[in-house]
Amino acid sequence: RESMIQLAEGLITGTVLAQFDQLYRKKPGMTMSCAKLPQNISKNRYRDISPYDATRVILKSHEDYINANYINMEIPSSSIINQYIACQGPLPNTCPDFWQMTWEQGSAMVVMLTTQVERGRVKCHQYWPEPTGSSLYGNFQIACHSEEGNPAYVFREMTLTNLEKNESRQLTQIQYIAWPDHGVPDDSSDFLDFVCLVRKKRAGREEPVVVHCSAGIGRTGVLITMETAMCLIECNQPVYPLDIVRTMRDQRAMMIQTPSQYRFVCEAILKVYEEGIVKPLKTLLHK
Ligand code: PTR
Ligand code: PTR
Repeated sequence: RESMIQLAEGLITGTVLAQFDQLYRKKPGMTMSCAKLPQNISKNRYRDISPYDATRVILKSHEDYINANYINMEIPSSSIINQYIACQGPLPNTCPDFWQMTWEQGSAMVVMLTTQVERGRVKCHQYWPEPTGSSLYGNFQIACHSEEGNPAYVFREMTLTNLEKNESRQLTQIQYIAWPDHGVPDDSSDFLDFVCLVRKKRAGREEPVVVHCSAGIGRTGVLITMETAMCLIECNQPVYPLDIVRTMRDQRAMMIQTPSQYRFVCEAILKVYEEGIVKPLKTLLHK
């Protein structure tokens, strides 16, 4: 509660945004050299967005590079560590890598926060088949069984088959569609519903949730911040959004791209707290 009062005051006085502006975008001392190797250049969607070497997801193959980082968010005084993989929107030539990563990391959920095209520019390649078809991406066959949703988001149920191992797994992709890059969601209630859905779907699973937008920093950072804040509120822990951003940026550079995205998420956190959208869970209080 103390931290929420601080946050509300900081939003009014402007200190919240000033502190965000002063925070480092990249953690000092972290290298990003793998992204710049000649054989990897074509695997990056944006020249200026690279993963740290230390936290990058390493593919289990000779060519082991993908523009993705592990992001682990620990919730103090609980045994919860929410694990994510933050990555860029796949390019045509990186779709097989994307599915290989998802398979190897055991992820059962992909959260997509961009549309394929925004204002006439391609933001993400469609890395799945139309329902109810199936497509091949390297050694992986993806079948899309269903697609349903509302104006804010779409659910797709897929089966991922590793053709080398002849094994299949189920996977859910949830795509938020009302959120342009460099911007904020059109509606915070839709966005909060969406984050609650991600939380429900994740419940009880340890594998990382794959989260991507176009660059994998701005919108991806907002989503992870929001889920982390909800989890902190449930565990009756203080919420310091700047600490969340710092923890994310220690694992992937530039997470949360603009001050307006930061303001949006701070306001959404207050809303969640004040309206009791997420409540402290009694069972966790004394752990
Ligand atoms: N990337 C530039 C910057 O951060 O200053 C500006 C920029 C803004 C670039 C928007 C692209 C933008 O959007 P789009 O790629 O959709 O035109
Ligand atoms: N160079 C691009 C730019 O600044 O426009 C990189 C970039 C693109 C950065 C999109 C962030 C972007 O948003 P998001 O991470 O939400 O896809």
